[in-house]
Amino acid sequence: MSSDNRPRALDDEHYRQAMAAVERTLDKLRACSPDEKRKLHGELHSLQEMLRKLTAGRIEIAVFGEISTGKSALINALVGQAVAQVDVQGGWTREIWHVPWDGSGYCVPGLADSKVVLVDTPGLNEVGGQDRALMASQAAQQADLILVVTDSDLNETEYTALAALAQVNKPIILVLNKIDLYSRDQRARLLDVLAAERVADLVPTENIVAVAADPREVEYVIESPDGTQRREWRKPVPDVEQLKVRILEVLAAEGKELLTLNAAMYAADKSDRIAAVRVELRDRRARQVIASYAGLKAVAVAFNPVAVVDVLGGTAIDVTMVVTLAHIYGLELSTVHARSLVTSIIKAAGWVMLGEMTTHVLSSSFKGLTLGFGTVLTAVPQGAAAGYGSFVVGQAAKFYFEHGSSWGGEAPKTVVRRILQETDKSSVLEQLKDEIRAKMHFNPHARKNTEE
Ligand SMILES: Nc1nc2c(ncn2[C@@H]2O[C@H](COP(=O)(O)OP(=O)(O)OP(=O)(O)O)[C@@H](O)[C@H]2O)c(=O)[nH]1
Ligand SMILES: [Mg+2]
Repeated sequence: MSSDNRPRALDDEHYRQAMAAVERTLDKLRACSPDEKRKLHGELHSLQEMLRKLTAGRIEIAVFGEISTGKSALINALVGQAVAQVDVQGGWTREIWHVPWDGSGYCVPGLADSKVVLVDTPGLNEVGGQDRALMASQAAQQADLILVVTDSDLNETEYTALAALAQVNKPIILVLNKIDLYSRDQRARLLDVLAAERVADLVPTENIVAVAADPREVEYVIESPDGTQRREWRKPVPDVEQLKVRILEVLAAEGKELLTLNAAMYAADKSDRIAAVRVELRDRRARQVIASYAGLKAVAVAFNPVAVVDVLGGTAIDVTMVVTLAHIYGLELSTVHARSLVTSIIKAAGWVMLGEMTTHVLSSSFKGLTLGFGTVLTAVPQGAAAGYGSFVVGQAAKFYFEHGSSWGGEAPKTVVRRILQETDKSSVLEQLKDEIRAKMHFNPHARKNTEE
């Protein structure tokens, strides 16, 4: 600690920057709406955890590998006692869990209370699928150093997992376990193949280490002073010294940088995720608002049929919709502004849309007349067409707000035209018609009026 009782690490520029990055992202989260917060609950938790990790100087070493390669046994051997459950039955470890490595001998410079923690994970090919894969990727994200354990030449699954882990830009040590099962020659050949062929691009040779975490019992011949011999099965002590040395070398060279860089990267990643969730939620709410106002307009027009030309007439409904949309994007828009936005969108939509709508309404109403249910069948397509008009106005306004109250460098006409092209018009119209019909169904009085 320095004289003002702060950990000395705080004097380190990178450490301070990382801390600030995590705190900034946490602030961003705190400023989210309740809906967004609900969706980002996991992120809040993991960021707080990352802050604690950084503050305490907790280095995490995550251990990955296929089932039964000896991950748990390796953790026991490193820690020097049986803390993790080891079993011949594959799929033994089912949860991720943290094992403090008290005797690691490493301390983050400037953080006297720092700790090294080993993270045991379920086997990569463990059945139980996606949840586990997600757990594994979260553990990898939090980790500062990664151990990948194998007990033979890498198979396809192991290689794919290793390649994916290498993407996260953290040091990886490839651990060849169970070397007691191989002869000296086999072991040397295996290490050669791994280094030169399998992982040449992913793991530097000095990070490929052979160990025996839980060697099989061997039969010893014990000779007594009197010359008699007896045979005894004994378990040799684990051989993980070389790995310990390599881990300590990596940590000594870059432990603190790993801790800080990792926290900063983590914060940046979560910050992107927060932004993505906000966009997604806003988008969903905006689409809901547009759909419900379009429905409202459709029903209103259907129940008070207007002239075909009025299909594009901006109404109070459109203006209210645009004000509501602006709110979703965190903007305050006066009714006057909203009305002028609606007007400019309608102008941009112009004859293209009017043409489309007129054809639609006219052809439908002719069909209606020949069937003899004149008014009701005219009211439905007219209402649907009006609703479609609001739908397009809403979509255009949404684009406008998404682009920081601008047309994103394009002419409003181009934007509206694209919206028209990209909209599945008949499905929107069908939906609106359904809404109108449903209302008529529930309102016998209205039905009588329109059928008369
Ligand atoms: N011969 C030999 N066997 C080992 C060694 N290390 C582990 N084993 C054995 O391999 C089996 C699996 O070990 P675990 O540590 O449970 O393997 P794990 O990777 O944690 O397995 P899961 O948790 O099921 O994914 C056990 O029977 C261990 O005794 C080793 O160095 N040599
Ligand atoms: Mg295990």
